[in-house]
Amino acid sequence: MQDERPEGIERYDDPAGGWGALKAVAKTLAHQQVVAQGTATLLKANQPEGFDCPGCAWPDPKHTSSFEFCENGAKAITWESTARRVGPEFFENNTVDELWTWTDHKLEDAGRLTSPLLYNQSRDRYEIIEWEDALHLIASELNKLPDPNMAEFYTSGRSSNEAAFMYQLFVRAFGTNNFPDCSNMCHEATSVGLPKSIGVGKGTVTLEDFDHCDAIFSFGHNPGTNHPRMMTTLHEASRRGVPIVAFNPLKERALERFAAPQNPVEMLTLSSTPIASSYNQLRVGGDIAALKGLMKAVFERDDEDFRRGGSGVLDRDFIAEHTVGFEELRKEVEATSWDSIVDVSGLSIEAFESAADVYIHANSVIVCYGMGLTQHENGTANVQQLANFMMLRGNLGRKGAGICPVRGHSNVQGDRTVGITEIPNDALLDGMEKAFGFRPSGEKGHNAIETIEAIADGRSKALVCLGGNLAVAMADPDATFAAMRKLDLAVHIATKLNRSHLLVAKTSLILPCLGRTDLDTQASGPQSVTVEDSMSMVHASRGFLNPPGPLLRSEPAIIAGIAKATLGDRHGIDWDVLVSNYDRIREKIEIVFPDFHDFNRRVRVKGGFRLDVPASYRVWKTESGKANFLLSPSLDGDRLVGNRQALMLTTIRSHDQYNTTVYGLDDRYRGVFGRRDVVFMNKTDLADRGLRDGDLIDLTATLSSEPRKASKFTVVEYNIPKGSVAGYYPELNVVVTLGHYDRLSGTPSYKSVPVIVSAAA
Ligand SMILES: Nc1nc2c(c(=O)[nH]1)N[C@H]1C(S)=C(S)[C@@H](COP(=O)(O)OP(=O)(O)OC[C@H]3O[C@@H](n4cnc5c(=O)[nH]c(N)nc54)[C@H](O)[C@@H]3O)O[C@H]1N2
Ligand SMILES: Nc1nc2c(c(=O)[nH]1)N[C@H]1C(S)=C(S)[C@@H](COP(=O)(O)OP(=O)(O)OC[C@H]3O[C@@H](n4cnc5c(=O)[nH]c(N)nc54)[C@H](O)[C@@H]3O)O[C@H]1N2
Ligand SMILES: [Mo]
Repeated sequence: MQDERPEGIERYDDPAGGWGALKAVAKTLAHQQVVAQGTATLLKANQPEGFDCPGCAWPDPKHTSSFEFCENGAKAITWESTARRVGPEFFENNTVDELWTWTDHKLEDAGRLTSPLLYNQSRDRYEIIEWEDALHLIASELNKLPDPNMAEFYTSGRSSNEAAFMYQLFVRAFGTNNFPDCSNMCHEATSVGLPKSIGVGKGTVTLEDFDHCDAIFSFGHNPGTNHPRMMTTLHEASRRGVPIVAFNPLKERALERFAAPQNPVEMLTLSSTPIASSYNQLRVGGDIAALKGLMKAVFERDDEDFRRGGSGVLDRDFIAEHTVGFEELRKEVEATSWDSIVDVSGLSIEAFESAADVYIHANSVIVCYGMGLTQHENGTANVQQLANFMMLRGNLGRKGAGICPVRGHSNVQGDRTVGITEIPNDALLDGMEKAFGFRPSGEKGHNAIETIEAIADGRSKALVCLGGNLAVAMADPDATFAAMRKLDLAVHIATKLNRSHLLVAKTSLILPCLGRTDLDTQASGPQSVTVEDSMSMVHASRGFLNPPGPLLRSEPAIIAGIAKATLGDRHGIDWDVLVSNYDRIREKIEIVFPDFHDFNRRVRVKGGFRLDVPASYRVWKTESGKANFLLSPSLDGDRLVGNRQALMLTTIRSHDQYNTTVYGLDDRYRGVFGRRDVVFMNKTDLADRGLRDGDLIDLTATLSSEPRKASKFTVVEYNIPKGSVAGYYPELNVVVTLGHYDRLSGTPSYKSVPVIVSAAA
């Protein structure tokens, strides 16, 4: 490494958390001008009478705890409760063309949206429109379509259960199942993969299980940044002496060591707690190989134990009673050579042996994982191999053991539960018929990728977005942006302005909605909504801040407005009654999804209630009635074949962003300050290409049939395995090929993007 580092690149030697986190919060509060109201707001997060933090989906100790400090939760909350506004003057002063040149950060930083807006093409400006006119315009455009399947209805995972349920009701009554969802870009591999393995597409553990586990395995997630409240759990486990084994190409600081801001001793003595007991820096995309390596090492230990007269290290009773496919799996794993495992994963045999030892010496193991596992061409296979690994020792469906997919958006799991799905099953259709007296279509609709494809080739003409920033979140902006500009109708229900809103259609509208922190008052008075966390706990959330302006409406109210204007009294649904009191919506949810029985009473109990997860008590809702060991013949697909020059790029989040929302330009724990235009690369890979730390590079996608290049990024010499490179989402989405996704789940391969790296042209 050179003495002189590139501009803005520094060493970061401190633990994650600590005083740096407190300082960062003070800075955010000041910047958003919310100091007085803001601190009070923070204190209401995740409190029994307060709102659910929109920052992440990690559960709270029963939502009954005292204030739990969380830097990135604070950023999410202050970003929403900012004093800044984008009102009519803002749009008068800025054409869409001008706004397009703004950064993603600057667009959202301008403030909260305050009135409904309609795009005026001749003036290239968004202009104020009355609510009733907006709703009728949307209705007439939707009703003009020759086929309801020509409209797409996107959901981002911020929306409450009540909003999502109303949305699916409207869309199904309108006549389509086109439900692209942020989940399609996120944990879809979990939703598709786990039901085949264990009969449910959700995690099996509760927060309490972490108090009883003897080891934690962590694959491809960065909790210090993305699920900061999870650090409390990991911190406690580590202090209890629980080994934590990490598999991640990058040494994420919070997984190495963490100073808990709620721990006075650590804060005052500037000490910290080590988190991972062993850290395995596998190659990007090397997880199937790593999981097979782990299983192979477990099988070898099993044989050894038999040779010594023992009874093996597997849970043979569990395997016999609860599973099918074990012999086939064992054969497949044993036939996989150590050479290929080591080659693809980049880890040594010793690393696998030592991790396997931790695994077999622990009675109860929990495995946590995030996007590092799901966002690959083989994302579903990754998740299923993980389930195989857990099943070897019966680490499912008992205290202290289980699988813990760490969800993304704070209610992405709930939105799915209450009906946002492009493939409705019979139970859903039956439930809808029972609750509303009509049977919706059962025809498969579009997921996110299929939506972009349909818009690109003109099969779909209208797009309604319940939150999010679909165009920027999606792969291949060159193709995606061009597609979006071909729409006849684009409607965005949003809190803040973003780039998707600037991709104007013939008719484009922005409808300003309340956020989680805002007081939501309807005819019957103030309302609570409900959300479901990563561990299937459903609880209430109530905002209390005065809304940013008198014209904002709640998401359920906006959806009801569009529905009423579009459908009239079709199917006899009384939209006004549903919105007047969200208890009425919950009563309907309960009819469609019996799991929510007694919803209105149970959600008023402190801490809420848990939805049924049969696998967590060893009931397997699979076709075989058992948990299935599933095969995955290949270790890494053939993505690099024919191009051995390519490196595997993974696109990740910085510490100062929330998905496409960029709060700031620092990535403190990785030592990056004031910039995002960097790519992390191994020393040898640099040397092989005649490059030096700080050089300008171009990255060229190898899988795209069109030329796709990310130009003029600064390369940073970094501790990352040879053959792997990393950089930030969404800046690098330009090299993520639209057609490169997991065929089983439709998840774009954001975390294994083959690229050629060369000196900038
Ligand atoms: N503050 C904040 N909180 C968030 C979000 C946010 O953007 N900001 N986003 C929310 C959402 S929607 C989501 S989905 C979650 C995302 O939370 P994470 O899943 O933590 O998200 P990522 O930053 O994409 O990175 C995942 C981790 O995977 C590692 N990784 C990359 N490639 C591989 C690989 O091939 N194998 C393995 N094993 N690891 C790999 C990366 O080094 C990184 O540590 O967080 C949610 N919470
Ligand atoms: N390369 C790459 N691409 C990725 C990923 C990756 O790791 N790498 N991750 C993927 C993942 S996991 C996800 S989940 C997607 C994220 O995709 P999205 O969920 O579509 O994106 P966000 O950036 O979370 O959306 C931000 C916008 O949501 C709106 N918003 C915020 N709060 C509310 C609210 O309460 N109500 C409403 N109606 N609107 C609100 C604001 O207008 C804001 O601009 O991106 C995916 N894209
Ligand atoms: Mo996500």
